[in-house]
Amino acid sequence: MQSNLITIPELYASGHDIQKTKIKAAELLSWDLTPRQICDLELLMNGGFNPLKGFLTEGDYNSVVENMRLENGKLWPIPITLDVSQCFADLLKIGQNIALRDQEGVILATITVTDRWLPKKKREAVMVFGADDLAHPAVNYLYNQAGPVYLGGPVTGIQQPVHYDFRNRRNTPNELRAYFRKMGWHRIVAFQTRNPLHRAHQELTFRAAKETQANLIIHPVVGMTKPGDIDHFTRVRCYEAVLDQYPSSTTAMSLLNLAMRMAGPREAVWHGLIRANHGCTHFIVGRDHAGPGKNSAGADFYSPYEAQELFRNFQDEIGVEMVDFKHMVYVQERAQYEPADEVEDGFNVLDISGTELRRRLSEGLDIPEWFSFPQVVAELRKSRPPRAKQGFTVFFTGYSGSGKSTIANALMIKLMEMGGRPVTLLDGDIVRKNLSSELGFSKEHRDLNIRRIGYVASEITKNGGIAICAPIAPYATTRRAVREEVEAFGAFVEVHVATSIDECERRDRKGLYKLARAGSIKEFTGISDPYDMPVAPELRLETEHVEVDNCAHQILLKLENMGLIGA
Ligand code: PPS
Repeated sequence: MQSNLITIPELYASGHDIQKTKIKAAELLSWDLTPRQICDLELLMNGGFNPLKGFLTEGDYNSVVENMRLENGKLWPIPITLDVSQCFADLLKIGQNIALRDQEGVILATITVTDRWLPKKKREAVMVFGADDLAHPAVNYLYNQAGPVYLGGPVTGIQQPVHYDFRNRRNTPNELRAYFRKMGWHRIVAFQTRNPLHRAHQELTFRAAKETQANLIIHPVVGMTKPGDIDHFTRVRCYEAVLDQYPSSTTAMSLLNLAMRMAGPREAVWHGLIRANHGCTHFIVGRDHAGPGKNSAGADFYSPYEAQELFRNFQDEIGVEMVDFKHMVYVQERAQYEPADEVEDGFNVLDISGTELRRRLSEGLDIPEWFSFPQVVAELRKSRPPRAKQGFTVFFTGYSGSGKSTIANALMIKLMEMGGRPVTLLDGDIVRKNLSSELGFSKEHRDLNIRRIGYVASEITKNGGIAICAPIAPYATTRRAVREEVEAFGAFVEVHVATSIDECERRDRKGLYKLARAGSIKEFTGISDPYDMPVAPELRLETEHVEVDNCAHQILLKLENMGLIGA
């Protein structure tokens, strides 16, 4: 049998052992996996990350970071690590087994911890992601979400993570291999995507299959993609609509529960290895494959063809052949799609970029039929209504006494007067009374407080409401985390109430500055505690000699300008 069709090793305990492992695991110290770790664990256990046998050991990690290889020399470009908190790591002894649980507490696997170490995160950022820059989503994750300690060791699988959605569309590598065997498919080209498919994608994948004389597997990522991407529920409904456009029995679709890192060239090689494990023989790699967008200086993280070059260099080791992703454009005179570099001069070529598509969706403008399929556009319009109908968050930040609450109140009233969406005010003092009464003002407590506000605001935004938040929120990284959480569902409008500390102290409405100066209130923002000035808020308000009404009006103008409220 062809090697891409035979069964590959999985890490699950075998039938008889599974019950014993499960019973023993219940007594072990356990770690609650993060969403990203759950995705990684699923692909470790089902062989998607073959030849890995567990989370990387320190030696393998160093070797992967430095050389894209495991210590035994096998190609592996992305560190698959189990990051944990310091206090959890302190509870452990090397050699100990721990249970790995999902977020509901279900035990998915055990790991025998052979290694525990403090990674050099800067080195990981530079070597793996190419830059020590928080604008890269995986670098931001590394510093601001991943725990400080890494654990490594072999994993024994007990059960795969439970998915309630699109079950018939999810396949393990061995299930896909069995499917290809059953269908008699020997050459299979995989298409990886984290975006909805439009006509150009359908054309290019169809051509790729024809050119390579292979069957096509649309293999979209439904684990974790780039923050701000269209949710996978919407995307899968779109993919299902596009699937009908291919000749029947030539094309299949399967969902991949991968947590992407957006690591460009290294990620392309990783995607190739994963597809090889899933029985594919060819893989489509495009311009800027798994690109993370712009860095903090506004430039691209990777050059457009870096991913293709790296993939080509390792093609033999990966075990799948690369197929160039052709940039397809619509040739108006011929009413069909063609590769951009094959269109002769003089023809009228049409294209709509991702940014333009988002603009049209958010403004409720026409999306032509030559660009996408009507069912796809209808699905997208359902999940991305025009901006003036979406929820959003206005997030005030500034010193105590800067005027945040007063302006936030005025804004709330004006928005309620306009009507259309429910408005909720999460004022600093109110939140501390109702949600965070046990918290003080240490960095840790302030962060927790702001994250709670962020969580509530993101839920309100998701459900189409307006959240107005008015805490001090002194730390830039925490504000950024809240921004990301909210932006998954709607706009985040940061308003810096830029009243100077001198003016706040002069006003001293609550008499707190006096107490802070006297030392009776500790950790007081601006006096004995830091405040990171917002660098690029959507709006900066000067309040000295400006009426509250005028400040609120400036915000309304900004919201109107952003298309969030009607003119
Ligand atoms: S934070 O940092 O965002 O969690 O702060 P926040 O929840 O907005 O709470 C700020 C209000 O608490 C009062 N207060 C203090 N502020 C700053 N530092 C210290 N140590 C402190 N102790 C009490 C103060 O009244 C703040 O309210 P505002 O509305 O900002 O004046």
